[in-house]
Amino acid sequence: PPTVRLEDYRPSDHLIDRVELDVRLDPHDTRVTARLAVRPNPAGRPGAPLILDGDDLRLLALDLDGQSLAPAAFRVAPSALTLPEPPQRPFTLTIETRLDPTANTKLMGLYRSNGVYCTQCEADGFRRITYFLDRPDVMSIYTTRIEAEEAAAPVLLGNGNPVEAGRIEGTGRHFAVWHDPHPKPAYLFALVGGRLDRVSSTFTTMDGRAVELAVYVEPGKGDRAAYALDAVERSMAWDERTFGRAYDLDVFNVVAVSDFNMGAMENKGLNIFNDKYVLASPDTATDADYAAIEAIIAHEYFHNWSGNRVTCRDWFQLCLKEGLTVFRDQEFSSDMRSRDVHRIGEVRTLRARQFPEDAGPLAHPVRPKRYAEINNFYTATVYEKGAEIVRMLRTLIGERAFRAGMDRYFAENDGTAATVEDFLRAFEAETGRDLSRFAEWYERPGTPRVAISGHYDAGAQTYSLELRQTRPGAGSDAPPVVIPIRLGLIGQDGPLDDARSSRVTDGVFVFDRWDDVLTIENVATAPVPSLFRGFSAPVRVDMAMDDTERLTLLRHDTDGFNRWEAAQRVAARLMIGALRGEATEVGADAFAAALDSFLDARALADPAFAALVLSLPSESDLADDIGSEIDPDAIHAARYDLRTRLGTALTDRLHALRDALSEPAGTPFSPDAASAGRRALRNAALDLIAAADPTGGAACADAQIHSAGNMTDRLAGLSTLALLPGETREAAFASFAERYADEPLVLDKWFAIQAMIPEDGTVERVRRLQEHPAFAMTNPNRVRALVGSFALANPTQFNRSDGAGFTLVADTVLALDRANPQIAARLMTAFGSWRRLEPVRRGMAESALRRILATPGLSRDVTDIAGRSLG
Ligand code: HT7
Ligand code: ZN
Repeated sequence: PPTVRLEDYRPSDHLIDRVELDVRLDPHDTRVTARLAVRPNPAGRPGAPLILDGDDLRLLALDLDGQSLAPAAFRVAPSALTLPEPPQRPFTLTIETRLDPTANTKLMGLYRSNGVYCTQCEADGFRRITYFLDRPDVMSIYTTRIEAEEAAAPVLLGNGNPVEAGRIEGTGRHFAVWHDPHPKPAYLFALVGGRLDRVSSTFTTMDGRAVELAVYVEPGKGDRAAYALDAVERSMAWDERTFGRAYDLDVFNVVAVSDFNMGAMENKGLNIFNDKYVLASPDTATDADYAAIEAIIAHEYFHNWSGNRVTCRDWFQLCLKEGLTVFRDQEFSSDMRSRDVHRIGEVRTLRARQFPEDAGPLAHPVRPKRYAEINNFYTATVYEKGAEIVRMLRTLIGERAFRAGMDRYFAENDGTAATVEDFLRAFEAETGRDLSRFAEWYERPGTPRVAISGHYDAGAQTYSLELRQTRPGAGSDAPPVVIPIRLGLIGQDGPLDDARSSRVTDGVFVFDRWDDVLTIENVATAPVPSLFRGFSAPVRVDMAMDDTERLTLLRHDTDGFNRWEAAQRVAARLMIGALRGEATEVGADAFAAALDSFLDARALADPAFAALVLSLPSESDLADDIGSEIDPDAIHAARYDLRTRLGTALTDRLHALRDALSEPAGTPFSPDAASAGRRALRNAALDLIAAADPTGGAACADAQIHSAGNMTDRLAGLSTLALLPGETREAAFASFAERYADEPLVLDKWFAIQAMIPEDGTVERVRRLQEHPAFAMTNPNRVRALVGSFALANPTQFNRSDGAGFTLVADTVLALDRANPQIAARLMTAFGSWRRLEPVRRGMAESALRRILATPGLSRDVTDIAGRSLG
């Protein structure tokens, strides 16, 4: 496929100032009339042809300034409409196209989800609605008239504010007109038409304007929208408080649909959501679901400023809106919940998804330099590493300057399509600092590594850290990056607060060379260093440190992230040592004893944090640590063994905790962080109890499934039971499916749990489940739940040494590709770490990839991922 390059960017030759759309909705024969106010761009090439993008479009009519165009004056194809010699003055182009929303299985452009008309235009879906300059630096003011059969679509929503609505007498049809006063790129366009229930409230902005908020959901599900609506209100208040950003329209609408390619979309004034991230009730949603709803509602809302008011010049700048908005939603969730617990969750996600991506064939810079298919660049690197860069910037310049820089960025770039340079320039102007070296974080792929060793000089009372950075995967010409290291020193009894260094400001040392030595003075006793507090930079750290020192950090560090990290490192060393047959300094029993005293001292004071300490590094964390020649079965066995040992050693403590944390019968469910934390610790304890005593654990899990008053506990019981083969498990699966037969989002959990069973029979089970009446290849949530969970969260079975797991996923990718290439390409990313496997599995994975790539008629999306995976 043709490659788009950042270095080839040039402004559009034409601009479109205003768009008037008239959309007459029909299941198979929707008519779209677009009146475009076009003019030559003074920054473009004079006399250039006008080439409007299209994708799978059928043109019905075309005129210019009210005159029908002669056939010789234009060329038309499904993928473009060209005027070779357009007027050299402003003119109006009127284009009529015809669409079949029901046949649109790609879920890009205008489609129907469960009978509801909706749109998805990012990144390049608007060109599936009408011919347009479908690029983010072409910003227009939109007026949209939507018309539909009233009985089929009583609700008609567009961007901006409602202007007019009415019936078309005698036709059974009605219409609504919406006007959005803010210029926007086409990717933020949206409309919705359907039968939907509405839940609403009013928000008064800090400047005193009343905004009508509404969440629209499938009929009968209004009672599940309250949490999402509340999250909208909290997001609006938080963005005013934290960044001084107020909402800017009279209405803010959120619509939940069941067929959606990603989580949600920030269309101006009309956010459209995957219903998984809106609908919640205690009986259907887990604590994790509630937290995800809160985070994604906030994320899309925050885009109103970081993405919509200030948008991206081109798709290479995607991190400008996505990395910044992830940072903003992470800060919001941290303020709503426990900051340490949230930070640990962020880092777990980064390490599970971004680190492997950055170490594999799909690695790319946070700001990519080229792409064949932009939809494949909505990645953990752009989003999560992009957010880490913003966080490092705040660490480097401090909170006050960061806030001032953000204000300046919004003020100077409001209403424009900006670049990463524009973003950094605002902070340079605010602080007087040169951020050109910091900008390197955007430029090259790969996770930097920092090797550190510490030396204590008792005579001089100094402690020095020798640091060295390397940049695997970044290329031999890569310069060192600017790494903020937040640090402190810990003694045997607690923090060494008198230690100091002139090179450490507000607890942060800036490491920006290949090698450096940091000397800290006034260190009274041999310390244990607490480095990268709060995970202050997205790097891998090789610190020469004994496990007993790490256990000192678990006990005494004031930094929550590093306390957790210390326990994780010790656990990882135990498991990796075991699978390599190496002895470790701290054995499983000593580790269990340390955990026991940690739980004794802190578990009931902070159950959410304790649950994280009890959760061992995942199998993919361990694979990432090991790095090459990976045998997922050996990793699974080592992890299983440590769970069993810890469960055995801690049995009494775990049972006591479960008792202490159990809620009296009839306690009403609350999704708040404290309640969720108690449930998390009870369920982490259950996991270890079951590992130590499968029979007792199965009984305990089964009892919990039956007695649970909420989905979190019921699902935790089922997940525990899923690891324990036998009739109890199969009976539990059957009754769960029966109970939730009419709840697609809950059935997704049921599909996912079964797909993650680490047993030989799982490939067959997944193939059987693909035939289940509730499974549908046309629904992305179902595909992700069943095949996505198998491919991305079942390392032993996806990577089976006979290749059966790879075959299953490859078959699904090929079966899906024509209908929905975006989802097919996402599934394929599961192959991203294939080169790190041991040789037999590596060979099997390569054959599956080659089979996919050799298939005729493959989409650009899948060709791109398969090609880069093999390349
Ligand atoms: N900005 C959105 C990204 C997106 C998307 C959303 C739904 C379907 C297809 C999509 N392609 C890209 C979502 C976000 O990050 O906020
Ligand atoms: Zn986003």
